[in-house]
Amino acid sequence: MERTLIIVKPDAVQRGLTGEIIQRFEARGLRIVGMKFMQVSRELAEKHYEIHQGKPFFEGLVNYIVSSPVVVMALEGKNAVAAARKTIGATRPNEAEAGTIRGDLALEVGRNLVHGSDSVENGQIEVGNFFSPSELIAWSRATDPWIIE
Ligand code: DAT
Ligand code: MG
Repeated sequence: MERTLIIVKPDAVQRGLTGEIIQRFEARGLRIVGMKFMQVSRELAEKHYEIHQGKPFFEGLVNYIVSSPVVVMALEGKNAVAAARKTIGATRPNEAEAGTIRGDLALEVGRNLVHGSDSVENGQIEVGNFFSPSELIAWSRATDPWIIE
């Protein structure tokens, strides 16, 4: 089953939006298979944002993600990666559609509240970077047949 890594970023936690953001993914039907409150280390942040190394915003991006605690979630579901990205909205909140997390709750790219993996492959890799196997729980919900045909 497809998995995606969601990070409720420091601004979202500080603003008290953690519950609202989790709620949107839960309501979408994605199944939580891992979740924790944590402080991201600089080492993990640099690994997570490796692809952006060398870009002008890289240092600011790393400083932002390590600036305060985050909530990380591993979500599972059919097309989980694409579904979560749609729920999150465009990278720049001023371009994000109303109804998305960023479109409803954010204004700036450097304070865009939430991360979601951008491909199926990266979903697997990022979940592995943030969670040990024992922190991921395979389970089924009583509501699964009402969400997944
Ligand atoms: P996304 O988070 O939508 O996957 P991304 O992977 O392209 O976006 O970039 C990662 C983060 O880096 C993004 O959430 C915010 C920041 N970022 C991206 N492009 C930026 C830019 N041009 N200026 C400042 N920050 C930027
Ligand atoms: Mg990305």
